[in-house]
Amino acid sequence: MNKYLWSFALSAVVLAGCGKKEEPAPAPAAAPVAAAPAAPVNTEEKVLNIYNWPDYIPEGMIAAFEKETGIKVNYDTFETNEALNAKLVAGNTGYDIVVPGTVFAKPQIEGGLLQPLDKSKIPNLANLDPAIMGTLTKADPENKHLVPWAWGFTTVGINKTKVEKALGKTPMPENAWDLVFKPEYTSKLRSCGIAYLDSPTEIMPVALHYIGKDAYSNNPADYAAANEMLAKVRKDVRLFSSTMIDDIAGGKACVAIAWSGDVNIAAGRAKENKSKDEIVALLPSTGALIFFDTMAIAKGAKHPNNAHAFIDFYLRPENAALMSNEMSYPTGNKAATDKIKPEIASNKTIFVESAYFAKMIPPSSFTNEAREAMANAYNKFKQGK
Ligand code: SPD
Repeated sequence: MNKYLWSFALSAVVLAGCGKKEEPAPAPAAAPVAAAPAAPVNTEEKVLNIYNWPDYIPEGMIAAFEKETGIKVNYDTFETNEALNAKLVAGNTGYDIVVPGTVFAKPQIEGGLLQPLDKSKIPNLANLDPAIMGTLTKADPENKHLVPWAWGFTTVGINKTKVEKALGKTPMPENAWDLVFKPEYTSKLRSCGIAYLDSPTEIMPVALHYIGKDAYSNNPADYAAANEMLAKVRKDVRLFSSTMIDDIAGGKACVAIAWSGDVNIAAGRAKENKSKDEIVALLPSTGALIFFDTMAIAKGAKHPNNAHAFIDFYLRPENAALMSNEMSYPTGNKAATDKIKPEIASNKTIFVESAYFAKMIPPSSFTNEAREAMANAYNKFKQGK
């Protein structure tokens, strides 16, 4: 029933009640009247501690929340899922809201490191896209702990101008992953700078995907195979970066394994700096790796009510839309769709077309054994052993 029919039906019930003639009820004998239940009062100190990725929140959002609620937000950042995970495992993080990727959130939920949400305090959950919430059930089976912050994909970002110059007569490869994994290309691009994200769980899955293995393999032997491929290009990699936006926009790297939104942010910064170079996030022909980053409340959080208030604030359509409009990442908030600027909505490296989406590799998670094999393989590669 649409909202007009609902309101029509409700009015009919009320009107019918009004028309009924009844004898006035006798006044009740003086009896104790139970007080109407008072709205729950938030007695928490007015503080909220958030731990999120860098360059991942629209400017002014924290200030707007503080102004509206009087809650003071302490906002810290981490650069890798591994760093956040180490804090959560150690315990007593002091953080209320954390933003893990689903690959890590699954074991964090299983290990009791994240607490279930009180959905009655988050009415704006209704704004979320059921399709995205369905996807999150892989990590959070009943959607009890995680709320989407943003999603995107790990891909190849390039300074097209510099890459074309460094490649000379060699044409761009059909599969963009060749630019960072194939010696024929990396040997030419090393002069303008190749950068990799600095984390085993960012690099090893894309390396596995490139050599035709399951990106989320739990077979330690696959990591040895990925290492064999990576060893051939190690000498050409200039940077293991935690500051990818600056490194691409500032010219330290002309090609990078990076996150889609960050490459788009770098493109915007380069333009602001009046650079003539064109920076683009590529869509590799074999697919890129999707990620979902999620808000969750850490076990032992001291300010859970404030955390719920912030989650609900973020889920307002106008706030979620800012995340796409300003940070170039989709949010999973369906009610925000009509608030996305046309130039963002039509950018196919932010909102990919369904044909490409179908090619992308969805996130999964790893066993502890695979995580160890992956970390060993990555460290060996990084150290050039
Ligand atoms: N600017 C920071 C964007 C954070 C992206 N998180 C990506 C996690 C991928 N596994």
